[in-house]
Amino acid sequence: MKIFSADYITSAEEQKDYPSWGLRELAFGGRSNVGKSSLINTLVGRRNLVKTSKTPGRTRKLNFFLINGAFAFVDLPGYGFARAPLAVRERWGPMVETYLTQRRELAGMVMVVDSRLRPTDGDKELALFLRHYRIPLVIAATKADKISRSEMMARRRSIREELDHDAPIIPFSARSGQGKKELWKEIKSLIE
Ligand SMILES: Nc1nc2c(ncn2[C@@H]2O[C@H](COP(=O)(O)OP(=O)(O)OP(=O)(O)O)[C@@H](O)[C@H]2O)c(=O)[nH]1
Ligand SMILES: [Mg+2]
Repeated sequence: MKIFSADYITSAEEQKDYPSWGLRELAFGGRSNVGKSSLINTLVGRRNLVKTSKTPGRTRKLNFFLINGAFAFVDLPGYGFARAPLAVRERWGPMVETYLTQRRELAGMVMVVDSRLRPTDGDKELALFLRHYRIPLVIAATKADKISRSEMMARRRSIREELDHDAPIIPFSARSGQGKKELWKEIKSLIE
């Protein structure tokens, strides 16, 4: 995919603040600190389009990015960050659920999981939720640079089993760029 432009548009917590552009949107979700923002930066080939950090839980709103003036990426705040203030954790569920169930522009989701770890309860809940609402899904198993190919094969099987979802699972690394092409192919089929 050739990227001509990628711009941060706005952050929103409530529906009234979502952009009203009628463009197809792809949401990126996953647990806190898993590598969602890094994955988006790698996809669009911009080092700092989305802020990344070593401190988990920094993304607290829905962040909207316009890509090629044609479609949008929405970086969702991560879940499962126990040290986030209670008020923040309590707002997360309704904010993300409202977006996923009400947003007509939503074309699908890229769920980002850590290829080294077993899916968390939060990951399982999200997969179940997406299946229930029939939201098209692609799973990106990120930080693939940290494990061997054979480990990745085993991890993929366990992700499939534990999330109990038949979505494609793409090994990915923001560090090496592995999986970028494959993920774009899946994304294109969702937004076109
Ligand atoms: N080795 C390796 N590290 C990665 C990769 N992707 C992300 N990281 C690191 O993981 C940390 C978190 O990355 P982010 O992209 O900020 O994660 P996030 O999911 O957006 O985090 P929150 O917005 O806080 O929920 C950073 O220190 C990144 O450098 C990857 O593919 N490989
Ligand atoms: Mg982030």
